[in-house]
Amino acid sequence: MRVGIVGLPYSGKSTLFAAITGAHGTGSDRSGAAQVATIAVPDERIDKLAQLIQPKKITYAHVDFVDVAGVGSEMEREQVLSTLSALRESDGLVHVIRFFDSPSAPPHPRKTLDPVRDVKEMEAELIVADLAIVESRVEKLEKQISKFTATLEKDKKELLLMQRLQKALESGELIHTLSMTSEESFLLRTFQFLSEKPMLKVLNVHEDALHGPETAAMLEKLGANSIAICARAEKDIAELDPSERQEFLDALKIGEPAARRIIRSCYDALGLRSFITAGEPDVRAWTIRVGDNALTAAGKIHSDIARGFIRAEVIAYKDFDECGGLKEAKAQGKQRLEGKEYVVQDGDILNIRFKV
Ligand SMILES: Nc1nc2c(ncn2[C@@H]2O[C@H](COP(=O)(O)OP(=O)(O)OP(=O)(O)O)[C@@H](O)[C@H]2O)c(=O)[nH]1
Ligand SMILES: [Mg+2]
Repeated sequence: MRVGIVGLPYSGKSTLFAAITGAHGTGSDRSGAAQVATIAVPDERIDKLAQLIQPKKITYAHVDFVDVAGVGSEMEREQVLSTLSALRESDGLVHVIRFFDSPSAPPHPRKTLDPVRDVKEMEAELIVADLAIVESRVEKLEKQISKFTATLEKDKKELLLMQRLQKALESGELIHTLSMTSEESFLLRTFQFLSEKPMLKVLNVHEDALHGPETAAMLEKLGANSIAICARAEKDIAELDPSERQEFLDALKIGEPAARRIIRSCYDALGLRSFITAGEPDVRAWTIRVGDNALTAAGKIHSDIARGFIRAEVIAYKDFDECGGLKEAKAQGKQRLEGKEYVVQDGDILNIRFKV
């Protein structure tokens, strides 16, 4: 999974990036180049299984985070478009919104703190970037269709879809709010529209405001898929020796470090889930989408396993945990045999029986 970090200048993107990835960034990177870091998704289920099984190898799920320079309406279009283009390959976006004031940081580019305004501005940037692609596609398709008398049905269909997107974007709607058939979503995949990506809104607040009423009220206003963090405190804590971290997290009443919260929230916002394979060679987490069935899960492991799929042996992580082991769970009848159509649940421990 790949997650792009967007936001206005000086909202705290690079600070959050450093907090999540442990990259000791210098803070603001104004060079315009994107920074990318891959992190293993912390997963205590994997830790527990590994402790018990002592496998040769432990593999966590991975997420790439991409940090780019801030964009805003005062900037040249070309610069905005080229900055945002580094995010096109992301599966989702994290939008960092500034809600802290600090004499030691450069001022907010709009002078005042107004997250709702900032969200609108950022969304407008994404919309403009997508509109540029849609417009040129519409133009191209119209030309193509007028040239040939026997027009391809496919092109006509695409033109209709693109015109629908154009209208929606022009009236300020994000693509991900539109309802699409699976055929339409498939058609759009190659365009990598930014406003089609699921978005997590991260309100970056002062450490004293983390649990305050203003923050709660603002999160309410921003609606679903929004969380509050203090990027700078998180970055400072991430730089500490692991043995010292808990004390500081407790002092700030941060239940869980930003990396975990952000990843978990991204998984939710993106509709992602994990299943686990647990054997002596390897204890491993795999990423799937909500609703994926056992056959799709098998295909993640290997195409041969999907092709030769017979049955999936499934133990829910909770049952494993309650019984205190895989053998114990089996002995207590907690292992189920499921077919190809079984919808895999988060934390399912799978063993696929297959024949090739
Ligand atoms: N007090 C406070 N300062 C912060 C926080 N997060 C970031 N800052 C400061 O705000 C300034 C900008 O932070 P960056 O992380 O560089 O912001 P950015 O969004 O990456 O900025 P650009 O890449 O230039 O668009 C730096 O001086 C940070 O130290 C925070 O949570 N609290
Ligand atoms: Mg930055």
